[in-house]
Amino acid sequence: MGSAALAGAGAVVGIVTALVALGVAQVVAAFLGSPTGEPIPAVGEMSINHTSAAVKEFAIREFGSSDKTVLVWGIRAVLIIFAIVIGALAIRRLWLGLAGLAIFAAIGIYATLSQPTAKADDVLPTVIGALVAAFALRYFSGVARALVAVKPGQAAEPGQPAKPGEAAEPGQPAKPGEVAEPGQPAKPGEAAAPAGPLPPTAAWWPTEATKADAIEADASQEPLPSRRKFLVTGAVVAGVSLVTYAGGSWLANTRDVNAIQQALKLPKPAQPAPPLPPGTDLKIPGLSSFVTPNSNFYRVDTAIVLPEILPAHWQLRIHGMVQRELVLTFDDLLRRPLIEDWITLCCVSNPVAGPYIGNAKWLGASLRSLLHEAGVKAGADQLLCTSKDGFTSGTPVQTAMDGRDALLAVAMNGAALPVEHGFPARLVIPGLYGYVSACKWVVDIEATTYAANQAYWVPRGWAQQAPVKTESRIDVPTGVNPIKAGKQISIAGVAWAQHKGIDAVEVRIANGPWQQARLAAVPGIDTWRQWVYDWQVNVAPGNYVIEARATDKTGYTQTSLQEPPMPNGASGYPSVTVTVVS
Ligand SMILES: Nc1nc2c(c(=O)[nH]1)N[C@H]1C(S)=C(S)[C@@H](COP(=O)(O)O)O[C@H]1N2
Ligand SMILES: [Mo]
Repeated sequence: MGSAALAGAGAVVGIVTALVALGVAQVVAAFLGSPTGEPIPAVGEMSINHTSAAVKEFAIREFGSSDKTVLVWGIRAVLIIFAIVIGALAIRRLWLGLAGLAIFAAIGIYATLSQPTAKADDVLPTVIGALVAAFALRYFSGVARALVAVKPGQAAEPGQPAKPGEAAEPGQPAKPGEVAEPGQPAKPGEAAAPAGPLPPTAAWWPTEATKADAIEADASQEPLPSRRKFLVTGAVVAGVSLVTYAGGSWLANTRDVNAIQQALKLPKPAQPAPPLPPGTDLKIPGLSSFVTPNSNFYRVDTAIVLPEILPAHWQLRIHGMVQRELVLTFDDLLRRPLIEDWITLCCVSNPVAGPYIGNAKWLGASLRSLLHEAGVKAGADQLLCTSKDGFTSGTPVQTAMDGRDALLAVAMNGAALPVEHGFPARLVIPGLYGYVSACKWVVDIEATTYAANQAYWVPRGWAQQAPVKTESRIDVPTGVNPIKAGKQISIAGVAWAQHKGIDAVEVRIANGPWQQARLAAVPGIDTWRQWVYDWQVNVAPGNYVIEARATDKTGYTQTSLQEPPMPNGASGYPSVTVTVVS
């Protein structure tokens, strides 16, 4: 066998071994619920800690918020290269390969334990992974050694093929012809596959394989060539290990993110939200509550698989047309003075009377002060905000900096952001539709211009700029049940004009005169506002159309003009048709 065959076999043995190690380690880490115990991220953390500031800056500059992904892939690549060397070594001398594996395990263990959160059992994934991999290395290198017919400890020189008999066990001289060459099927009944007697280091398991081959050969009369069998077995083990690794990584990450999300200790706000004045909630059955619970909050995502970001892995880069580029870690973010505020978020694709709106108490850092630190240059009119999932939103610089509570939010209604609402950080800006303001899982903000860059929904036909339209919604009655004439009912709903505030809501019945509804209290101008009109149903039986319209504090009254959501938000009066019965 030439050195090419040895290198090829070494690559197979090494890669299979490495994948087995990673797959097993990942599954053990997932079952232990031990983020610290995952070897590759641990080595990543260690390399970050041993990297000079200059290299870190280079990585951030070149790779931005994907610098950690690049690092992890880099570690995987280095690992695979060394694994190939280990595989080639193991074919020559098993102990050399095992020693290489042990060095890798030692690096993994050292990296694991050097993390501040490490516990003793965090070494288990690496230790168990390396042990199982040692068996894989022993088995596959044994088979490969026989295939490339290298005498243990003796490398075949290029152009000096090992002679049959050289690969034989001392004391067990192989008869010429008994050593089946790869690709040269053993004759039925001849227990020659994969390659005659095997070196002692690999004897126990490959011997079984040899027997199995013989049985298979008897049964089928057509034995599988042993090289092919080696490659197929290797591919199957590698494939299973890869799937295990990917599955284990996903499982471990999901578990970690959920556990950390739930356990996250939120700092006290430097600027607490105003207390809710009495009477924000009219408590009318069927009327949306003033605060929307997180579990009921509408959701809009372009991502099919939601990003699950560990806070320790999150960072936000602010760059582009700025004086000083900023990179913010999650700890940096939590150390900033946090602002808490009530803000109603709504979606541009919400039809009139639609459900894609909710109100929450958000906690976050001031986007404005971050932008001040970065020093947005004159001429930049758009903040292109990018999510971990690739989604982008384009926010007007002017709106983000005009003093309203534009937040880089970490919490929603007193809890860390739910994963589906952008954990660990998202933007919330009162007065703009979500697609131009509320980037979830935000990792990158680039100061740029509207002329130079289009955010996700813009080439898909939606407006580049989209302030929220002053709107109202009728929650009750729903029109489903008939109403008894002579009774009094509540016509109630919500109205919104974020960052302008709602000044009035009027109701009209069957095109009659507009009547003033009673407004609920609100803590500020950034939320929706409940309203109610008490209707004395003194009308003849029949169908009646109820409509509503809101006026904001700038004096603008919601338009009757009916527009679809595309391109910049629906408009028109909300209406409900009720049936009055006697
Ligand atoms: N990463 C990401 N952020 C996003 C979106 C998205 O699809 N992906 N949708 C936007 C839209 S259209 C809206 S209306 C709000 C909705 O936020 P929510 O899902 O938390 O209610 O998020 C915005 N941020
Ligand atoms: Mo939206």
